Amino acid sequence: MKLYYSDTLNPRKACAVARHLNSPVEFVSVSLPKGEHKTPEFLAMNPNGKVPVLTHDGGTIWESNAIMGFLARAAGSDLWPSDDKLVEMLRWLSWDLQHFTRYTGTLYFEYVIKPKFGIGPVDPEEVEEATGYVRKYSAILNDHLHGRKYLLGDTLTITDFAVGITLPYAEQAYIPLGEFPEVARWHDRLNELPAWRKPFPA
Ligand SMILES: N[C@@H](CCC(=O)N[C@@H](CS)C(=O)NCC(=O)O)C(=O)O
Repeated sequence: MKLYYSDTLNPRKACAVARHLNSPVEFVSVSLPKGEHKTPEFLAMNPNGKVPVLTHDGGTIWESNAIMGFLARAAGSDLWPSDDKLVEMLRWLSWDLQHFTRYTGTLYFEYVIKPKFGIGPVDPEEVEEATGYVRKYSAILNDHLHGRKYLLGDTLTITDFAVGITLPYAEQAYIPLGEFPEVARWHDRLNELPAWRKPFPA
């Protein structure tokens, strides 16, 4: 299997899970500034022109959540939850894309990606709007995490890797993690995983 990635948010999910599971993948670095994700060869794998992409014997998968799920199932790992938790996983993954990481991701884009790729100054209006929503949705996440080790209960799943993915950048992206102690505690727990802290190949 080959995992095409760059050192950015969505590939981070797939790389962290691959590393955590010790999946038999070859990591292939894709340079976004050089436009390597827009070549005809890359677009043939992912017509969206985005990373991550996983190729395997049976085909090609794009979308980071799907790649995490594929790797977890291929490994027979608990990271893919038991059947009775699948709806709960779907709920949090949907919520995350539309609400939580949608807005923490805006802060990540403004404060991390813009300076990293030299694509303009921080937009204060975007930041103000996103920060309001981040507080709103972080409060919901904080309540849910009361009395729970991980998002779906006692077992770490790909749901944690998805919903938590902006938090390693909390300080740099001005995500107000300190205001939400249960979220911070949960993230401390994720930080105990070497693959969470260091998902990308050297
Ligand atoms: N929903 C996709 C998003 C992928 C995505 O936006 N990847 C970014 C890097 S984090 C990318 O490839 N950006 C390059 C571009 O859009 O030109 C996923 O979760 O895999």
